[in-house]
Amino acid sequence: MELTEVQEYVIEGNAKGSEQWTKDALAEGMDPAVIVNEGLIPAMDVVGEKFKNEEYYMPDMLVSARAMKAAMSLVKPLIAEAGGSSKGTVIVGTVQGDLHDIGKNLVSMMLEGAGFDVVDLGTDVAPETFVTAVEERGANLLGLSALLTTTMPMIGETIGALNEAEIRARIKIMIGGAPVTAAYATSVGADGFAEDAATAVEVAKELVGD
Ligand code: B12
Repeated sequence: MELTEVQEYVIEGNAKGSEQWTKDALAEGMDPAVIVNEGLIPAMDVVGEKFKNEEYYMPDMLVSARAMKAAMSLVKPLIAEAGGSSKGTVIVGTVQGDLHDIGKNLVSMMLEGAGFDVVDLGTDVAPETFVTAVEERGANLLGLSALLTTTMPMIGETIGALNEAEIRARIKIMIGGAPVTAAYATSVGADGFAEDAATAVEVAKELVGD
C-alpha cells in the first residue's frame, strides 16, 4: 500500500477513503507511527500550502482535517497501547482563541503511547482554565499548543497567569505549534519546545527527569 494514497485522501478531504485505507494498512501490518508521520502529517502540510496559495479555502481545510481525524481515530488506540507504567501526568491544551487541535491531539497520543497520563483540556482554553487544572490535577507537565501567530501571545499570558497564581514552580511547561520556535519558548519562560510529536515525547521525558 502506498502512503501517497492516504495523502491524496486527506488532501481531497475524503474521510471514508482515508479511514478505509488506514484500516487496510493496519490489517497488513503497517506501523501506525509510519501512517501518521509519513502519510497524514505531510498531507496536512500540503493542505496548508494550498490554503496559503488561495487554492483552498476554510471548508477545504475542514474536510481535510476531518479526513485526517478519521484515520487518526483508528491509529490512536494502537499508539496509546504501546505505553507502559505512568511517567506522570501531563495537561495539554490549545491556547485561548485558537481552534487547531490536530497537532495537539497527535502530541497527546504520542505522550500516552510513551506512558504518560494525559489530561486534554481541548481547544480555546483560557489561562484561568489552565491554572485551575494545574491546581487540581497534580500534574507535573503542561503542554501548550498555538497554531496562529495571533494566538501565540496567549502562551505567554498563560504562563503569566500561572506565575500570578504562584504555581509556576510546581510544573514544567513545554510548548509547540507551527509558528512556535525554541527562541520564543525561551522568551516567554517555557521550559521546553518541540517541533513535532516525536520530539515532544523526548522533551517531556527530559523535563520530568525520566
Ligand atoms: C487544519 C487547519 C485548520 C482547521 C483546524 C481543524 C482542527 N481541528 O485542528 C480549521 C479549518 C478549523 C482552521 C482554521 C483556521 N486557520 Co488553519 N490551518 C490548518 C492547517 C492546514 C493544518 C494544521 C495542522 O493540523 N497541521 C498538522 C499538525 C500535525 O501539525 P501542527 O499542528 O503543526 O502540530 C505539530 C507541531 O507543531 C507540534 N505541536 C503542535 N502542538 C504542540 C504542542 C506542544 C506542547 C508541543 C510540544 C508540540 C506541538 O507537534 C505536532 C505534531 O507533529 C494549517 C497549515 C499548516 N500546515 O500548519 C493552517 C493554518 C495554521 N491556519 C491558518 C489560519 C489563518 C486559519 C484561520 C485564521 C483561517 C480563517 N481565515 O478563518 C482559522 C483560525 C481558526 C481559529 N480561531 O483557530 C494559518 C495560520 C497563519 C498564521 N501564521 O497565523 C495556517 C498556517 C495556514 C496558512 N498557511 O496560512 N485551520
